[in-house]
Amino acid sequence: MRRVLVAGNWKMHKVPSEARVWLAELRRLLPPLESEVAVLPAFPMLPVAREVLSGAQVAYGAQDVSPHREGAYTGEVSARMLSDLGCRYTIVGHSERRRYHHETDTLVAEKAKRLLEEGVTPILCVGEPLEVRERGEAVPYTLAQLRGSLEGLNPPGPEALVIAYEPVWAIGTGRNATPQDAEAMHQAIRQALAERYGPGFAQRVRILYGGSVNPKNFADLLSMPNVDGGLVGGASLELESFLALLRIAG
Ligand code: G2H
Repeated sequence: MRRVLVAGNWKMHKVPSEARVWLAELRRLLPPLESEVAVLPAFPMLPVAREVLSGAQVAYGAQDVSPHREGAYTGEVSARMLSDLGCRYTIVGHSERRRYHHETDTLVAEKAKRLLEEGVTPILCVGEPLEVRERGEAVPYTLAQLRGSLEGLNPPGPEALVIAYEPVWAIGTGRNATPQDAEAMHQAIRQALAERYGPGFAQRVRILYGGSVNPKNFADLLSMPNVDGGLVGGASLELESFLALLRIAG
């Protein structure tokens, strides 16, 4: 009942001319899929994505958004701009933004609100650092982050929100959570969503796993009942490995 989503987070990789070739190839080689595919490049690639992916079964979106609607905010990109460019999804609260740009749960919630106002689905990231996991506090830490990042957020329906669990120690390190670790956290997240939005809503929200997802570990992760897809960094940059992930998702 939850459609698998495979979303490629390109982070600060590729340039628009490379993206144009890459996306055209993706479009050409895309197998028939029941799963949903999304590509999340940096802002300057979004007009290219709109052009190249027009009419294709590939969604696209951004990696961040301003918490402000409009105004004198030099360097910011608004949710309305993203919506106008045809973005279906946008990441908020990625651990790299929380860490390098000191983003708080409150700020993440504001960003997610702006996206919902414009009909763009937030992919809201949560996850614990290594020392927290080693202290045995991964679940309470991640749920506190989730609750804080959902403060005041009222999605119109379960399709309007995606959660990504990304344990910080598994990001770009080649070290991924075991499928059982991921499943335990995804279950806890779904339970917290049920308490916040009701069980019917929680059952239909997609919870992605992110952190060194690759073609070798993806099938096992996806076999877990509460893992509804992947937010993929490194393995989404090469067409071959991204297509391998899509074939695994089916
Ligand atoms: C986690 C993930 C994508 P990677 O940040 O969001 O990146 O797959 O490279 O660990």
